[in-house]
Amino acid sequence: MKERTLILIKPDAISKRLTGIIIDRIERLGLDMKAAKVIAATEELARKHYSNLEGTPFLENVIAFMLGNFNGIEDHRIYAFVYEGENAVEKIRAEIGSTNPENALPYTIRGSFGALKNGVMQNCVHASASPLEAEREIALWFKPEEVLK
Ligand code: IDP
Ligand code: MG
Repeated sequence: MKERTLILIKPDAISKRLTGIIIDRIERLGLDMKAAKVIAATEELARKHYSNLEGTPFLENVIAFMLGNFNGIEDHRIYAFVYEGENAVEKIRAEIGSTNPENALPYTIRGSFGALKNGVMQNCVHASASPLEAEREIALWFKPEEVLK
C-alpha cells in the first residue's frame, strides 16, 4: 500500500556530515520525497515528537540530543522529510536498522554510523514506526501545504 512516512536526520548525523549518504540510501529504496525542511526543533516540538518516551529515564537526554545540546554536538539543525511510496514505513525502518546502534545490522544506517554515547542512542535518523505514527508526526513537523500531493 502507498503510504507516507516522516524521516528526520538527527543532529549527530548532521554534525558528522552524513546527510548526503543517508539521503542516497533512502532514495535507493525507490520512494519519493514529498517535503523537506531544515529546522531547529523547539523543546515543545521535540517533546511532542517523543511523547512515546514519557516516563523513561532517558527522555531528558533524548530531548537535549534532539535540540543539539548533548555530547558536544554543537549543531542545532534537524533535516525533516516526508517520503511516500509502497510500504514506505517498513522499507525505511529496515534500512535504518534497530534503535540501538550496537544491535543494528552493520549495513544499516544506524549500524554503520550510530553510536551509544553517555546513555543516549545517537542513531542518526528517525523514521516513523507505523503509518498511524507517520501521520501524527508529519502533522507535527509540516503544515499540510508544505507536503506535495
Ligand atoms: P526508534 O527511534 O527506533 O523508533 P524509540 O523507541 O521510538 O525508537 O525511541 C526514540 C529514540 O529515543 C531512539 O531513536 C533513541 O534515540 C532514544 N532511545 C530509545 N530507547 C533508548 C534507550 O533505551 N536508551 C537511550 N536512548 C534511547
Ligand atoms: Mg520511534
